[in-house]
Amino acid sequence: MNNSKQFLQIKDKILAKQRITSKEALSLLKLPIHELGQLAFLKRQQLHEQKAYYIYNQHLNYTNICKNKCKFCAYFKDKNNPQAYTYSQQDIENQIQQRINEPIQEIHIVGGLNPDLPLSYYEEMLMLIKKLRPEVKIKAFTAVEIAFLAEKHGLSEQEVLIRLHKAGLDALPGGGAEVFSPELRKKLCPEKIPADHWLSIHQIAHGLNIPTNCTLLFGHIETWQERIEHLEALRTLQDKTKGFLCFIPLPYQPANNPLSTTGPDGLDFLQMIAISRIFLDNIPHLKTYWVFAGLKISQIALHFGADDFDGTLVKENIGHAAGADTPKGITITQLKNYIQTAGFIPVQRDTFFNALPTN
Ligand code: V47
Ligand code: SF4
Repeated sequence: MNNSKQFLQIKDKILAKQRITSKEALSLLKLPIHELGQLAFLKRQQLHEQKAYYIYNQHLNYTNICKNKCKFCAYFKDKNNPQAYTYSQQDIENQIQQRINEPIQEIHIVGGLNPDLPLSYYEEMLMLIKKLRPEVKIKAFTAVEIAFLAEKHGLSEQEVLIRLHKAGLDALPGGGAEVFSPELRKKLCPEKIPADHWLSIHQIAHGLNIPTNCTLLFGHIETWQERIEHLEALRTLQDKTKGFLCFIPLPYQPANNPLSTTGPDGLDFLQMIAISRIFLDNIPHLKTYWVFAGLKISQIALHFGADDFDGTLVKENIGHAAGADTPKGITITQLKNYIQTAGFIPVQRDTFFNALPTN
C-alpha cells in the first residue's frame, strides 16, 4: 500500500529533525493509526533506539484533604469526611521503613491542598525521608502545591522552592497542568491556578536547576485543538528553559467523580501518545503511565512513541480512587518482563533519567 503524501512529508521532517506545526499535528489525526504509529516510532528510535526506561519508585500521598475540589478528582475529601486523612511525620516514617530494604530510587510525593499544613510540615517530611534514605531522590509537590504554600505563607514561589530544595526536594512532578485552556479550567477546576501560573512555577524551578515533568489530562471534555494548544505551550517553555524531563499524557479515569464522561479509548490513547512524541521534539522523554492507561496498552504505547514505563509504585491513590483497575504496584521483575516481551530493552533509571548500572 502506498503511503499518503502527508505521511511522506512528516516522515521527511522527522528524518531531517525539523519541527512540525500545530496544524500538521492536527492533520496527523487523518492518518491510519498504523501510519501514525510508524512516524512516532521513527521519532522515538531517533531519541532512544530500542531502550525503554523504568524506575524503582514509591508513591506517598500525604493527605487527601483538598480545598480545590476539581471536578475530575475522586481523591480529595472534605476535612470532616470519615475517609479524610493526613499523615503525621510518624506515619511517613512508617511508610518509608516498610520498604527500607528495597533498592528504591525515587519517592514520588503529592497530596491535596490542606490548609492546616504549614510549610514546616513539608520541610520536615523531606528532611525525614532524606535522613532515612539519603540515597533516594525525591520528586515532590506539583506547581499547584507550591503556589498554595507561597500564598499561605506570603512568600514568593522562588522562596518556597529554595526552602524545599534545601530540605531535600530534587524534582517536581508534572501534575496540576490538566488542560491549559482557560474556558476548560473554569469548568474542570475553577479553583486551580491558571495555566500561566503553572508554567511560571515550572520556569522558576528550571531556573533553580530543579528539573520537572509535565502532564496533560485528556479524554474528557477537551477538543484536539485544545490538546495541541497545551502541547504548544509546553514546547514554547521548554525552548526557553530545557528543564522538562518527561511529558505524561494522563488518560482521564471516569469513576467516582462528578465529571461524567467515559475517558479515552485505546485508539485515542495511542493517537495522543504518538502525536505528543512527534510534536514535543524538545522534551526528551514520554511516559506511558500504566497505572492509568493499563499495562497491556502501555506495552503497545512503547511502539507508538513512549520510552518510559514509569515504575513499581505501590500504594498509588489518585488514579485508583477514580477507578483505575490496574494493580496498586508491581514488582521490578514484572515491570522488566512487560518491557521485554513488548520487544524493548529495559533500562533502569533514576529521577533524572540517568541509566543505572544495575541492569
Ligand atoms: O494532577 C486527577 C490527575 C494528576 C484524575 O511527574 C486524574 O512523573 C486521570 O501528575 N483521571 C496526578 N487523572 C498524577 C501525576 C503524575 C502521575 C505519574 C507520574 C507523574 C510524574 C505525575 O492526576 C493530577 C491530575 O491531573 N488526575 N484525577 C482522574 N480522574
Ligand atoms: Fe485537589 Fe489535586 Fe484533586 Fe484538584 S486534582 S481536587 S488540586 S487533589
